[in-house]
Amino acid sequence: MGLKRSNRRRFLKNSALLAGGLTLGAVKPVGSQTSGSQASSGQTPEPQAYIKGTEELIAYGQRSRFETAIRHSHGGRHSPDAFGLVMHVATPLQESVGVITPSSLHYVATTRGSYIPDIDPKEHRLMVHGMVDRPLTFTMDDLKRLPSVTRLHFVECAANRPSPTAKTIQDSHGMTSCAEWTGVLLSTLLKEAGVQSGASWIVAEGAEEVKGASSIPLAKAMDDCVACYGMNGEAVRPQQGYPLRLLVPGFEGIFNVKWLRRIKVVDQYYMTYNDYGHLRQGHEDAALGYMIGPKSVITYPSAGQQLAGKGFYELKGLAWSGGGTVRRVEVSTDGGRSWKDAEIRGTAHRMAHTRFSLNWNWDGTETLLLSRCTDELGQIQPTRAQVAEFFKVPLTPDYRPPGRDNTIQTWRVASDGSVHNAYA
Ligand SMILES: Nc1nc2c(c(=O)[nH]1)N[C@H]1C(S)=C(S)[C@@H](COP(=O)(O)O)O[C@H]1N2
Ligand SMILES: [Mo]
Repeated sequence: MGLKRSNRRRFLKNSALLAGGLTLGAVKPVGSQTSGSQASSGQTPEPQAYIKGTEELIAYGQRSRFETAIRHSHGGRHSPDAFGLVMHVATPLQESVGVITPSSLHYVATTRGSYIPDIDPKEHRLMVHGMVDRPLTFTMDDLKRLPSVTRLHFVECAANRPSPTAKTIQDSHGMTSCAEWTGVLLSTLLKEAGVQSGASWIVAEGAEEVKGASSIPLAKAMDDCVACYGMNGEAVRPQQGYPLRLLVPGFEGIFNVKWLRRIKVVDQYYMTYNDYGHLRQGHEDAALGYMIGPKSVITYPSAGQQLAGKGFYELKGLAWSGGGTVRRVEVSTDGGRSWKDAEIRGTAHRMAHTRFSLNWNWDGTETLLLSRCTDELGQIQPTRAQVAEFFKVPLTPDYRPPGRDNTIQTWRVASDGSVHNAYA
């Protein structure tokens, strides 16, 4: 008993040290319940109003009106554009908790000018044809009869990268999101159709006017691609490809064909509308492949946020890689001079956002915060300087790494506690 108590005392002492003069929760002694206002006594006041149980609220839940994080258009491009078409809409990662992006906040990219198709799932078909023994068409009901998988995966657009003009993490990194996806492995469908020898690629096609097609290596298609009808416990949202979207885990976003209606098995890479101006296969891009490199970003504190003053903060961030599981995340709170291992929160899943954190006592002086991800292949997230050195080009302020830029993001914490994008 005595031992227990002294352990507890030591724990309390240690947590006070950790807090380093924590200014949070400095509570005045609570007076009598009836005297004075409850708020000034440190207690939660009685609610002033109650949310009425309207039909709407009961039928499909909404978040609290005090939660205001929303998506916004990305990269200075108005979304939807003047015709109501092309959309690049970014997730508010600064408000993210855990690893799942709520479906209503999942980023959206429709790249080639189409409205969101309004598809009746009863009419929808997935055709699997080309170099197969048995061409097949599946209704949504057919697909739901087949063995399913449920997996956490991120999707990330090639446009997602540190940028000198980004005011917030939503601007720089909001074109990635992570959801729980449910569907049928593409390998199940391809085996059912019987892939013929000599086949080496598939072309996956969407249902909208411009077809949003992509060529995908057959090896990847047979490995871990999923034809998904479920997202975060319900049907895939229209903006994400309702009623069926392809997930190509860890590959650049454009491969994840939405409104999936056709898989053609072929014996070579086919150019598609998506190649126009996008998948430049110069040697520099090709060197980086289709795979998203190891990546991480500190979500709190991040640019646009304000620290209350010196003292304890849990730094929080997200890490992910197309190369599998996040194995390690390091954080620097001194501009990259020294690095500490962050803690991985929960379980790291393959090709999924992974939450990390680090306890930090801010001494109130200006500093730079960085994070660096290592994946299960041993790939390490580089700095811009390292990428420039690799390609033997000078590191100028406007140097943009080619391909899917996975360089380290730096945030600057000013002495007044304001946090800024320090593109370096
Ligand atoms: N059919 C179709 N699929 C598509 C697109 C598209 O315009 N049409 N956009 C692609 C791009 S560029 C990206 S980054 C991802 C975005 O997926 P999301 O909108 O679900 O976030 O979908 C890809 N799949
Ligand atoms: Mo994209």
